[in-house]
Amino acid sequence: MIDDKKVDFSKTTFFRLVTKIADLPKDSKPQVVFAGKSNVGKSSVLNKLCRQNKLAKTSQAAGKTRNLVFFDVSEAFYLVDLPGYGFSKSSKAEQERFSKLTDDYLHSESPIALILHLLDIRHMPTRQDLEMVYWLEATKSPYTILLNKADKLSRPKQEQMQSKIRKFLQSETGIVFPMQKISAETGLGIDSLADLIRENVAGSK
Ligand SMILES: Nc1nc2c(ncn2[C@@H]2O[C@H](COP(=O)(O)OP(=O)(O)OP(=O)(O)O)[C@@H](O)[C@H]2O)c(=O)[nH]1
Ligand SMILES: [Mg+2]
Repeated sequence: MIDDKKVDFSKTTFFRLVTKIADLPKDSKPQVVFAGKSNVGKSSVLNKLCRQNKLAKTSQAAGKTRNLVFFDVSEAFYLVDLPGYGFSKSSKAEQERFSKLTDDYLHSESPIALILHLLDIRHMPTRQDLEMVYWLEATKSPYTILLNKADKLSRPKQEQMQSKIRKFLQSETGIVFPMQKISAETGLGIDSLADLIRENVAGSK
């Protein structure tokens, strides 16, 4: 059992780059996955959460994270930074390799405690986002949508977009998903994200 009060995100270290399924950790520590379109801010949110700017590599150009990157939090569980989908500049073969790796990972026996699916709060979900929603939901792991880059909108606009996105996903899927606004830039919602992760990793063992 993980004592969630003792989990210190600032004690996160790089653990392993996984380029093939055989490299996945074989231990039973819970895994918390960051998924989402390229450039939505997965690596930036992970860094903000861990209060370390350079832990996960980020970039203004889409397609920075190319493999599954595992980080170890207080030797209690893993954070997993996934490559983004929808990145058109990489070759077709490369795109297929990333998505096969992600697909195989999410269907592996890995103890996934929580999937965090990032969307950009400024935009309605794309067709690809929606496919990912269906697909991630089908894994039956606990699943939350994070609306990132909230700092780019005024408070009223944030509320408006959150409501529009919630209604759109509900009308498409029939499901009301848990959803939180966050910003890797200002830290909005990052403390409650840390609590959500603590609860899920504590509950998963
Ligand atoms: N204003 C603002 N910019 C952000 C936020 N989160 C990320 N960014 C910026 O968005 C860009 C992409 O961020 P990354 O964290 O590299 O995105 P990613 O989802 O990991 O991208 P891939 O690795 O390509 O899949 C960078 O220029 C970040 O500084 C945010 O909350 N607000
Ligand atoms: Mg990244």
